[in-house]
This record gives sequence, structure tokens and C-alpha cells, in this order.
Amino acid sequence: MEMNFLKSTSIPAEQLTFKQYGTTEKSDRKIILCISPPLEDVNLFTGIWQQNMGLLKIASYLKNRKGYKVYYIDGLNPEYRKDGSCKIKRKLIERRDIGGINKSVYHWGYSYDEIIERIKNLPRPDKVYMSVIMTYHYRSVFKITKIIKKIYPDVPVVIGGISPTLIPQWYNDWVKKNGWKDVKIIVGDWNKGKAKLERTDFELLKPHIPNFAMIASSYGCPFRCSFCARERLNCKVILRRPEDVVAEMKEKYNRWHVKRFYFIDDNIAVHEKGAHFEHLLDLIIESGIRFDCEFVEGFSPHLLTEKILEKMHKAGSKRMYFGFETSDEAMRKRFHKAHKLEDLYRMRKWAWRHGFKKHDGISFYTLMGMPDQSLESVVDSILECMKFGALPVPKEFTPIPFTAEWEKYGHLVKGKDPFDLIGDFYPFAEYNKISPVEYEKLQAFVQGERKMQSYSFHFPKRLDLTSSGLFETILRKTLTGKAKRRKEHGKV
Ligand code: B12
Ligand code: SF4
Repeated sequence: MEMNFLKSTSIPAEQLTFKQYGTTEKSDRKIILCISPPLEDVNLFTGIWQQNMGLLKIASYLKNRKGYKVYYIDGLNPEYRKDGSCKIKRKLIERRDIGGINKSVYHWGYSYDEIIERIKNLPRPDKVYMSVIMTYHYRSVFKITKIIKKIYPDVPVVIGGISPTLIPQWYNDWVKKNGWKDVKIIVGDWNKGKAKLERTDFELLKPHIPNFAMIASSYGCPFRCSFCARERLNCKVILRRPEDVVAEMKEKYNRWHVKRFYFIDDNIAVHEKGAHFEHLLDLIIESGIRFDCEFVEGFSPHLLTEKILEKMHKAGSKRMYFGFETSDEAMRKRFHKAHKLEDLYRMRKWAWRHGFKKHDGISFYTLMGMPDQSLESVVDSILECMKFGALPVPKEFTPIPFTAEWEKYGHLVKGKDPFDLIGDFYPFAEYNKISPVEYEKLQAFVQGERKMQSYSFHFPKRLDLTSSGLFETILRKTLTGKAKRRKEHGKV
């Protein structure tokens, strides 16, 4: 694949030399340039949860412990607003026809021209560090590496993070093809996981200081869900001292006015039989600061106790997230989910008792578009979430190497470009013989349902639930089946 992206930039490639760019500022300290790239994707979780925490922690470590001069470019260039929202600029770069539906692919964040500008306005680095999270976000890293190699041919580049850890071959083949000897692809943790204990230093993000922070008090989980790459990524359990986590929160609150924290622990309640989590919650409550804490990566419900739920709400958590995944018993077994449906019902009773709201107080992630997963099974899962009183959050499946699902189904996508495996493209729709249109109708139905519950009576216009389409027929059949079963069991 020939990268001709430089043609589209206004600065001619031959002008991209170190002599022209890079300020003359001299430093006796080692200079590291960290770049979190802009992203090419269909949908981004814009506004929230977009912080390359891995790279930011490494940058913070190098700056604060090693004393290096560190520059950090956040390629998404988020614009944080006073009302707590955030905007990320996007530009349409491609339209794809996915089985009859049009999907728009956007470039999110700085343009490559702007990245070049940013780089050239900083001192010449001794080393460049780059990191990327999602496997399918590799494209902008490739482009930026080419840019750096044009500007500074002799500056080593190190690329790490979750994406190269999961698809190292893809990266190594590309480095080899370009003949670079000093572009290194690193698999796994940086420096044996030391940076994971580090606080993120928002000074590095100046002048765009975020109005939220991603944070983790622990890494690792003993379970083995079939679609999750946790074992490859966080094979060791690493716990931060809760005192240090809360000290980081206070520091961010006092210095940067950050109140909102997104905890991304793999499975926070599993460590020390819940004592780690409880201790953390106690300290947050004792701090006396009204933080907003969201534990977005979900919990195993069987590990939660009533006491934990009560403390979570007191510690500023308004919403709970669970990996519900499916209502289908056979699928639940396939996923190796550790919890049972009764665990969720027990947890719900406590959650509602202690202040979590019905419907939008509990969110259930559910999987869709997996190979050998019927549409009936997905529809039933969504309806079960609604019946439960939870907000369904259907997640389009993206296959991940080093997982049990990949072992079984990876051959179906072997040799494909990781970019084409974005969940929004429904990579297994053809194999499942389900048109992407049906999955989109399901998403539209859920969105309409959500709006009805929380805001207004708006239903997606393109969805006519009386039509004879596959999704509509399955929805009606599942609803009738459920009503019949309820009647048989004597419930109205
Ligand atoms: C936080 C998170 C999110 C967040 C935000 C991600 C973000 N900031 O952009 C949210 C909730 C939005 C999210 C969404 C999704 N996520 Co997610 N997410 C994670 C999670 C839990 C943690 C990542 C993290 O920050 N870790 C903490 C930091 C400290 O660790 P780290 O990044 O690995 O960094 C270390 C090393 O990688 C290395 N390193 C990092 N950078 C560098 C650089 C250099 C130079 C070097 C040498 C080393 C190095 O050293 C670091 C310190 O030790 C991971 C799972 C996991 N446990 O890692 C899944 C994970 C990345 N997500 C995954 C998935 C599937 C998704 C979704 C597609 C789910 C869906 N179907 O909607 C969406 C897609 C969103 C999108 N389009 O961006 C998959 C990966 C999918 C893939 N194909 O790549 C993962 C692996 C979970 C899984 N199922 O196994 N996610
Ligand atoms: S419980 Fe969560 S973190 Fe643990 S293996 Fe399952 S999905 Fe991954």
C-alpha cells in the first residue's frame, strides 16, 4: 500500500527537512516528543473518555521522574468547554457502502498539516514516542511516522500501546517495508508497567486542559471472557494505593478544577475480595469533595455487595455499567461470563435502594454482530435489558487477536486490513447472512427507546415497526413470545 498522503498537504515533501523545522532552542536535557495521533474512524466517543492514558502516563514519568524535557501532542486536539462538554473537529475522508448502508469515515482531530506545524514549532527531539489504542486506528500512526521520518530522518521513533501489542506483525511488516532501522515496535507495558502507577500530568496538555480525567486504581482481572484481550494486555495484576489515587484526584481538582473522573479499571471489585474498591470509595467520600465518578469499564455483578453500592453512590457515581453482553444462556457460556442473571437482579434491588435511578442509572453493554450470533438473540438481549430497567448499550463486535473468539473465528477475517474490522462495518454480517441494515435498525430502535425514556417522545422516522423487515418481524415475535410466557406464569 503506497502512502501518498503528503500530496494532500500544503507543505511539499522535499521541504520537510530538519534544517527548516525545529526551533533552535538548546537543551542539555534529553528531549522526548510524545504524539497521540489524530484518529480515522466512523464514530468516536467524542467529548468523553478520549485520553490516551497510557502515553500520557509514560510522558509524565519521563518528565517527572527522569527529568527529561517532554512535549506532548494530543492529535485529537479536543476543545473543552466551560459547560463540561468537548468538541473534536472532524473531516469526512471516505464513504463506504456496507451492504446497502452508507458509512462515513472521518479524520478526527488535527489535520496532518497541523501536525507538521506543531512538530516544526517544537525543538528537535532526541526520540519520538507514539501510542495508539484501538487496533484499527493504526493508519494515522503510519502517516505520522512517515512525516517524522521526512522531517527528522535520524530521530528514532518508538511505537507502543494496545494496538501494536495486539497486531505486532502488521506494524513490523510495515517498518520492514519502509526499511527503517530506528523505528521500534514495542509489545506490552512500557518499562515493566512502571508508568501504570504514575499520575497523569495535565501540565503536558497545556493549553487544552481537560474538564475530566481518566484514571485507574487497578489493572487486571482473573476472568477469561472470550472476546476480551485483557489477558494479553494486563497479564499481571497491578494495584495502585487508593491513597495515591485519591491524592491524584484532589490534585487535579485543586489545580485544574477537574471534578469528573472516568475509572477504567478492568474489574475494580475483584481485587482483595472487594476491599481495595471499598477502601478507595471510603477515601473519596472522606475527601469531602463532590466528585463525579464513573466506573465505565463495568463490574462483575456477583462481586458487588450492598455496602459497595451504597458507597459508590455516596462517592458521586450516578450510573453503573455492566457487561451484560447477552440474555442467551448458550451465548453466555460461549463468552465465559462469570455472573448469573440472578446476580444482576440482586444488585438492582440494592442499586435502586441506594439512589441509582431506574432506566438510566444502570447501563448494560450488549454485544451484537458476532459470528454465529442470531438476530433473535440480540433482540431478546435488548428487550431483557429494558425489562430489567437498564439502559441497553449495544456494542458492535470488533474481533481482537489473542482472544478465544479470535482463535475460533479469526480465520474468517485472516489477512484483512485491521481498519476493515471496525465494528461499525459489521465484519461478520455476510458470514451470519444478516444484512447490516438489520443491525442498524436495531440501533435506531434502541436510540428511539432511550430518547423516550429520558428526554422526549421521539422515534426514528425510518423505523416502521409494523413492516415485514427481518428486524421488525423478529422484534414482534420476541415481544409476543415474552408476553405469552408472562401470561403463562400468571404475570400481567
Ligand atoms: C479505556 C478503554 C476504552 C475507553 C477509551 C479509550 C480511549 N482513551 O480512547 C472507551 C470506553 C471509550 C473505549 C471504547 C471502546 N473500546 Co475500549 N478499552 C479501554 C481499556 C479498558 C483501557 C485502555 C487504557 O487506557 N489502559 C490503561 C493504560 C495505562 O494502559 P495502556 O494504554 O495499555 O498503556 C500501556 C502499554 O500499552 C504501553 N504503552 C502505551 N503506549 C505506549 C507507547 C510507547 C512508545 C511504548 C513503548 C509503550 C506504550 O505502556 C503503557 C503503560 O504500561 C482497554 C482494555 C485494557 N484493559 O487495556 C479497552 C480496549 C482497548 N477497548 C476495546 C474495545 C473493543 C472498545 C470498543 C470498540 C468497544 C465497542 N464495541 O464499542 C470501543 C471503541 C471506541 C473508539 N472508537 O475509540 C478493546 C480493543 C479493541 C481493538 N480492536 O483494538 C480493548 C482491548 C478491550 C477488550 N475488549 O479487550 N475503550
Ligand atoms: S470480566 Fe471484564 S476485564 Fe475480565 S475478562 Fe471479562 S470482559 Fe475482560
